[in-house]
Parts: sequence; C-alpha cells; structure tokens
Amino acid sequence: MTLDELGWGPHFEATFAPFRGLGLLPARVATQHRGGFGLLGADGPRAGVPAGTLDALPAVGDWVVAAPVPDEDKAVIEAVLPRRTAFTRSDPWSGAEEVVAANVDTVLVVTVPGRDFSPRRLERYLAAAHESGATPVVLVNKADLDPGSPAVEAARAAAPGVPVHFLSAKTGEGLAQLDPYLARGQTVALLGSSGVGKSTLANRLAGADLATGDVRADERGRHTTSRRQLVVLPRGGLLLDTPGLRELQLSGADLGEAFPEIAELASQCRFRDCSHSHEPGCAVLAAVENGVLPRERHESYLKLAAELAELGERRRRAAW
Ligand SMILES: Nc1nc2c(ncn2[C@@H]2O[C@H](COP(=O)(O)OP(=O)(O)OP(=O)(O)O)[C@@H](O)[C@H]2O)c(=O)[nH]1
Ligand SMILES: [Mg+2]
Ligand SMILES: [Zn+2]
Repeated sequence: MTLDELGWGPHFEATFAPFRGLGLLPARVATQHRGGFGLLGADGPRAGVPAGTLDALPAVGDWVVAAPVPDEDKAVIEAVLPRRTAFTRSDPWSGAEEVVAANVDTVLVVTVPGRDFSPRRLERYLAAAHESGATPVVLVNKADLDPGSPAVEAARAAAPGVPVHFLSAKTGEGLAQLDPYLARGQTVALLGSSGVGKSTLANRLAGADLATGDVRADERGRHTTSRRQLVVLPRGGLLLDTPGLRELQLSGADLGEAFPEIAELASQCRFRDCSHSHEPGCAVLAAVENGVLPRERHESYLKLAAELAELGERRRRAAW
C-alpha cells in the first residue's frame, strides 16, 4: 500500500516535513477503539497508542506522526497533522465538539425514500457537510423498494447545487454513479440515520463484511455499526462507514452554502445583519410571501440559525 493510495498528498507532505528524518512515519487512523487506534501506513497496519503529550486525540481519517515501537506492530502517536476537512458535531450532553470524520473528500449523506425521508434532516446534514470542507453528495438508497419515489425530487429541492443519486445498495442498481468519488486516494464518508443502508453500501463496495442490520441487529434492529471504520477499497478509494447519528447536533454549519437561494435573497434585505425572521424590508420574508421560497425551507433555515446562535452563546459563556 502506498501513502497516495491511503489519501496522502501535498498538504500532508508539507505538514509532515518537520518530522522527516527523525525515524517517524506518517500513518492514517483507520479505526478507533477503547485501547487505542488502528493505523494504516506504507508498511501495513499497526496499533497506535497516543502519546501523553497529545493535546487532543485523533479522529478516524486523521493523518498522524507515528513513532514505531521496535519489534512490535505498535507505534506511539506523537502528533496529529492539521486536517484538510473535518465533519464535526457537538456532543448532545457536554456540547463539546467531536470530529466524526477527518480528511474526507466527499461526504455521502445517505437517506431513504418513504416514511423515513425527511428533507429537514437532510438540510441539517448538508449544512454540517458544507461546513466540513468536504464536498457533499446525497444518496437516496433503497431504490428497489420505491423506484418512482418523490423523495428524489424532494431531496433535490432540499439540496440545491448538490448531486443527488438514486440507487440500491441491495441490488447494486445505480452504484456506478459513485465511481467519480472513488478514484484512487479519494476518501468518502457515509453519513446518515441508522438503518438507511450505509454499511450495506460499504460492504458492496468493499466486498467485505462490515456490520449491517441483517447480521447483528439489536432488539430494535438499529445502530448496528458501533464504530467508525476507514477501509481501503479493492477498486481504489477509501470508505469511512459510521454509526447512524441519532440526532445530528450541529457544531458549526455553513448555512450560506446549504441554503444558497436564501443567501442570494439576503443580499437584497434592507439590513445587512437581517435575521430574516421579522425585519422590515426583508427579501427572504418577501420571497416566502410571494411563494418563491417554500415556507418549510425558510423555517428549516431559521431553526438551524437559531441553533447555531444558541451554540455560539453557550461557547462564549463556557469560554469565560
Ligand atoms: N430493500 C433494501 N434494503 C436495504 C438496502 N440497503 C440496505 N438495506 C437494508 O436496510 C437495513 C439496514 O442496513 P444497514 O446497512 O445496516 O444500515 P446502516 O445505515 O449501516 O445502519 P447503522 O449502522 O445502524 O447506522 C438492513 O436490513 C439492510 O439489508 C437497499 O438498497 N434496499
Ligand atoms: Mg451501519
Ligand atoms: Zn432578511
């Protein structure tokens, strides 16, 4: 395995430069478990143990500086290289920011047609995906269950400017649409609610056996995947499967990118700092009144904006 096949590139080449020649190796974090980390490097897998001096633990997808332990398949993680992208959420209990996936090129937000389809949840994921720095793509999975589903059009409406693909992880139909995202050294992460088929899709692409709802369902058949895992696909590309997030708490979000039509309207609001909730001369409110902007879309925007404002307030208070 070469470093390039693991997603290495000029950014990391540059940030690793100070460590070169010191007997240290670059490695990518593939798994995270109680005892430590699973690392992948040019010379194969190793167990990684964080050095006591690390400020913060790495996340799956991170590139780290590893000091190999002689005669053991083990290495001490001495540093985490700066991330190119990071998908984060805030812990529902502590409010602390958690990196769910690092150095991802494409975030595949997976959803399903039918009763479980929620454009509002999709908007939340997309706001976080845009914020991560990775390119978001929407997958509407389980096409075999509902081939003519209106969910595809609804997903397009909730995701302006974002590619939406309709496919079936079960039958393999439509899977070729993922080829452009899975070139050699490209990292994609699967994100979405529990049960949408992330692991089924990962298994199909990896030809391997990651946990799916069929194999090891708990009593409610949910949250089958219990940890994040980065796998190198035989066809090239790297895939990061994640457990379904019960509810994605934003830790930051790029609403301008997730709601481009609102960002454009906002430039015509009377006040520069318009919140688009009550102000006179608000172009966004006018667009809702005229039926140009769907009401649900505006409400979704306001809800996410309020959540972000509250988060900012909480962080300011914590910083004091
Ligand atoms: N009909 C149909 N069923 C599917 C498809 N993809 C996945 N499933 C089924 O959906 C269930 C859940 O699939 P998983 O792959 O475990 O879902 P997941 O998103 O990984 O779920 P978590 O790991 O809990 O987050 C399983 O019973 C799969 O067989 C599909 O394209 N069509
Ligand atoms: Mg899973
Ligand atoms: Zn406004």
